[in-house]
Amino acid sequence: MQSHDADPLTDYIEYSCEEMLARSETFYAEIKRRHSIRSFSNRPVPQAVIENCIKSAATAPSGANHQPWHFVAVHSDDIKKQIREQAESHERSFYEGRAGEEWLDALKPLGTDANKPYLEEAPWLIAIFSQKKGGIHADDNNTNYYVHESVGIATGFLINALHSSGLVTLTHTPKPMSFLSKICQRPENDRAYMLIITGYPAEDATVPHHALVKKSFDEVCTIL
Ligand code: IYR
Repeated sequence: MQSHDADPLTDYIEYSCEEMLARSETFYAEIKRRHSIRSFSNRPVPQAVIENCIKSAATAPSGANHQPWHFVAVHSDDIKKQIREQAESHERSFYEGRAGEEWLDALKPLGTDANKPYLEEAPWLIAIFSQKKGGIHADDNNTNYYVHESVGIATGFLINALHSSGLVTLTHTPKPMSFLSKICQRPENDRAYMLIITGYPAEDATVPHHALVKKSFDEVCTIL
């Protein structure tokens, strides 16, 4: 390996094989309980919880460790209202034809439509932005690498952290999403990647049957 500054690995924890098996089973049982939810309670969630989850997301691996992401956590009613108005207007044109028949057919079992009341009802919306330019320091302006992959991994960490904290989430990707950059006052370099809605589920929250159908292990994994 080329010479470079490095510290000894001091925070790694090794578990016995039994414990490793038990932990992997526990993790699977926990993550299996994650569902995308479209009906949220307006009960407040402490900002510190959201901040910890975003801190967790920001530990994700990224191309050259450039951390090409920015998270905007929205709890302002006024900003949520603006996001809802814009998102619903784009979604209306999507559902009224832009999506095309095949896409709309694929969405039927989820029961979604252009109405997104949860964008105002949920206590927090987290807008995730990806950055084509940047670097390890906030004011760098170098090329970022594997931006989509990096931000995707960070988003997965975020969803996992929110779920582990006891919150439910919905990933939302209105198309186009550029309105989010404006509403969230992000610079040119930041491109809206995804919106995560999070909070407590509404008491009558449901999970579509369609979403519970998971491929078998053999379909998703080959052991060589
Ligand atoms: N963005 C739209 C449509 C939508 C698209 C997919 I692919 C989904 O898995 C779910 C919804 C909406 O949020 O309704």
